[in-house]
Amino acid sequence: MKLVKAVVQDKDSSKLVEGLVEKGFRSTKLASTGGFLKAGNTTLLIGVEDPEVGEVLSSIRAICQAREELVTPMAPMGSGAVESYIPYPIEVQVGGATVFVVDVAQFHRY
Ligand code: 2BA
Repeated sequence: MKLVKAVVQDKDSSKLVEGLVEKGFRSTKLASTGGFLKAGNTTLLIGVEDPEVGEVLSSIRAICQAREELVTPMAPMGSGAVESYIPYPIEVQVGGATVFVVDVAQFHRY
């Protein structure tokens, strides 16, 4: 058995959960925050049998879109130039999904 951990954008999460349910996959949706953008995203935990991993990955690929996000960088620390610092937003491409597939040592449902 594998545990698929998928970090996806909030905008895609409901559609992805629905798509997984339609295909008979169970998932758990966790509210998460990206370390870089410090913006909300969604982490899905999806436990599946090994042969089903490909189908789960196909669903994630089909539903989750990469998007451009604007980020305003913080003033550089210790440069002494904080007063003259003018923050310009930069564009960052946030991926459709960041996915980890890990082996499950044991699975129990009571
Ligand atoms: P964030 O950490 O908020 O990152 C959002 C996007 O910012 C990233 O998109 C990437 O395009 C950019 N980015 C992140 N760190 C950067 C850096 N040090 N320098 C320049 N640009 C950077 P994605 O790579 O698609 O990641 C989307 C979200 O997936 C991340 O949100 C984070 O929550 C998660 N993630 C990505 N890689 C991860 C990893 N190795 N471990 C755990 N979570 C990860």
